[in-house]
Amino acid sequence: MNSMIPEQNTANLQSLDRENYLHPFTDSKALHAKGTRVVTGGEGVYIYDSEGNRILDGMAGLWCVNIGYGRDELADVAYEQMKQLAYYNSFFGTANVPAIELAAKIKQLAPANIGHVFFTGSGSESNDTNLRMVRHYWTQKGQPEKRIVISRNNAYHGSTMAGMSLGGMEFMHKQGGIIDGIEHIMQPHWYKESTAGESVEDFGLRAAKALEDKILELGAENVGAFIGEPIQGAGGVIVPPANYWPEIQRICKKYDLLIILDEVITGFGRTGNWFAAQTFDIEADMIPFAKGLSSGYLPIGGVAVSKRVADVLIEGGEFAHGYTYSGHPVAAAVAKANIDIIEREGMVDQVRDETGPYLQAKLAELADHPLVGQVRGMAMVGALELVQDKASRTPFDKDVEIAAKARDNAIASGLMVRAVGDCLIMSPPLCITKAEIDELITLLSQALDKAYAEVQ
Ligand code: PXG
Repeated sequence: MNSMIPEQNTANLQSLDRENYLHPFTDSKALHAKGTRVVTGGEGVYIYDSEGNRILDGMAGLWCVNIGYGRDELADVAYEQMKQLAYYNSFFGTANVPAIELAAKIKQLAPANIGHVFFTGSGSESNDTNLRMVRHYWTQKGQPEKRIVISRNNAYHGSTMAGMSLGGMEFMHKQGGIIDGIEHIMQPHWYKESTAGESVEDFGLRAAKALEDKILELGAENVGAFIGEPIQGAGGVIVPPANYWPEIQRICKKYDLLIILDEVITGFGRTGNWFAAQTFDIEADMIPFAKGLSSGYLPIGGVAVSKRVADVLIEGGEFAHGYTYSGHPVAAAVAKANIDIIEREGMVDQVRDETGPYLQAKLAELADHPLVGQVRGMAMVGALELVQDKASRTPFDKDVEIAAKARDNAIASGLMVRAVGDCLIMSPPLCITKAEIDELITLLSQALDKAYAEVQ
């Protein structure tokens, strides 16, 4: 493993970066002042930077490197497929072997109501596809006015115009406005949004009822679908109350709404099943996925489409939608090999039965820390909500940037986690061992201690 590339001087790379490279989701001016961390290698659950630091990647890249870094097998598959057929389109009556095999494999792993798979290049593209599909579906059904999609505040569904609009991130909406026909309701975030003394169960029903209220306000004849992440990821790992999804499903059935279950983060094992639809027993009409499908080794995403919707699409003539890289043979071959590794190594079972519960138990111990107001998570995702006063759930002053402080401490000591508002969030590779989880928790706990000392 080449953990350091000595001839590539960090300062030179940072200077080139500063002069030429606009980064996604980045305050460029602040980054230019600080300099980019240049990541040069990865092995297992660790990444390496150009300064030779070894960092335990508690975020699996960006919620995606499920099988961990440095798997030669995927490189070999990509090499062979590129030599065999690097690219061909799937538009005009053609297909390629890896895409056909991958679609069949995904359908086999997906919930029983899934009929077909549509390929995209990313999670954002998958949600653009969903919006097009919802509207095409209802038009085919003779109800074109059923075009509104209801989402939740603080949802993340991507960064293209449709993804951003379907998402509920206000700071993103403010930078350009959202496209028409998308409405937002409250998020099922008990810790932040419950009223004094409101039980988790009562809150779960209230948060779901917001959907029914919105449908009635808009008229069910105008609403085509509801979209939600099973567990909100980028919003801060928000696990909804147990009664939330059953109630959402009841309401969607009652008013004939399609359910789009955004599994871009949760798909391919993260919640201890192949899909969170199985974990939460949700029957969805469209399941967008990306990230874990290829463990991030190559960009590929897609939408698993229910039989009910696929039948209409198949009967409805041409669906005038698709991407040059839909079903890209190299990406599809790598994704299939990634799934083979997850299966062969029993990673989903391991996450469900061993390492997932272990991570959650270890995180739960941090609830005693003076900074930790709430511990949230499931299987291989987790979050710590940091507060100034635990009893009253009073947050720190925004300027304190408590989670950013803790995150910076963590990174400096060799652990990569993300800060979202006042939360520290994590989503380690699914291959992480118990010993590596111990290391993660130790570094996390030290980072919290240090942040606590800083604000005393
Ligand atoms: N849906 C969900 C649920 C996601 O988490 C997307 C769609 C979009 O996927 P692409 O592949 O287009 O990025 C995502 C992506 C964060 C962060 O701040 C999370 C994502 C992307 C960027 C930042 O944690 N998730």
